[in-house]
Amino acid sequence: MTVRFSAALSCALLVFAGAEAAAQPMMLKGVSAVPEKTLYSLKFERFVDEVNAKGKGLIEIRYLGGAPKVMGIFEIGRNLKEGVVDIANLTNAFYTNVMPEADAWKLLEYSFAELRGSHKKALDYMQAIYRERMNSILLGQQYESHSFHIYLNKPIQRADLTGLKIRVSPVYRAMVEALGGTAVTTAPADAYTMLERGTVDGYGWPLQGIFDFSWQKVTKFRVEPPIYRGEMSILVNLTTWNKMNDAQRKLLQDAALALEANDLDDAKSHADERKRQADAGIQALQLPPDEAKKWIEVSRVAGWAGVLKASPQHGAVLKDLFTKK
Ligand code: 173
Repeated sequence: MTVRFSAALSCALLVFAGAEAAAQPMMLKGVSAVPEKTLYSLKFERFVDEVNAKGKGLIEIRYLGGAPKVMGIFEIGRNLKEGVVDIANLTNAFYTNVMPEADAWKLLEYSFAELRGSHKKALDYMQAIYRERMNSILLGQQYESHSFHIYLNKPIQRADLTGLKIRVSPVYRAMVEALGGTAVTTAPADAYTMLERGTVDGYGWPLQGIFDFSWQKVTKFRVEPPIYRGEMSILVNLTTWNKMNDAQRKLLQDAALALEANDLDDAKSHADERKRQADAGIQALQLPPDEAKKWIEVSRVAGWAGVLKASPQHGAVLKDLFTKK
């Protein structure tokens, strides 16, 4: 009798505990580096929807939106570190102020799939830096087939930016300066007015995404070839991560891995984007072969010099881990 009673009671308690858990999922505050519904937020927004649909009662990402509406783009890294936000869709350029080594992502010569598999030591090394500098972990990375361009309003024929002022994020600073240009670092939101007023002669941005900011209206040329490697990473505050249970962590990790697995579907979108820009009047400025080679080589050499200067010890290890022999 007693046994049966206590079994019934504990059963009721379990149901009650379950109901309580269902009523109070763990709440994560999420932000994106770029405005809501623009290209580089889309995959993260899909991820948020998936986590929230599958995570009912377990976890909920409250998506606050993107920079600059919710916070300045260069503040997201620090806010993530301090736990003001729990999860962020962010690219390296915008948090080098907290983690200078993140700049090395643009120089990675391996695929992210390789970093998940045979070349895991490179990801492990970066994860240790995320913990140390950002109190964060890198949950997943996307858009790695997206590379960068310099867009100009004055034509060039050679790998030379002498006399030109270029609006940059930290991604392009070293290469612009190495090619003789003047680099002005600003948030993306400031670029339109600077271009319209002619305070800058150009800017750096990935191949895709310029229509999100209407920059096609103030852009004449896109320099070819592309340089570097793009990425958007989903980063999670480590203190928050450590508070989660296994089921919560698994849900987030699985959703991020699924996102990575579907990341390389956009080769056609690059061709479509070149056509869209041409239709909008942006002329592709193809550098001649020797100059194109120099453009890429200077970017690479200046890029690594920048990483090494900002972080000599980690930089040297990263250069070794990120470069194919
Ligand atoms: O500043 C940038 O151009 C940049 O680093 C970036 C990377 C990915 C998406 C959008 C911008």
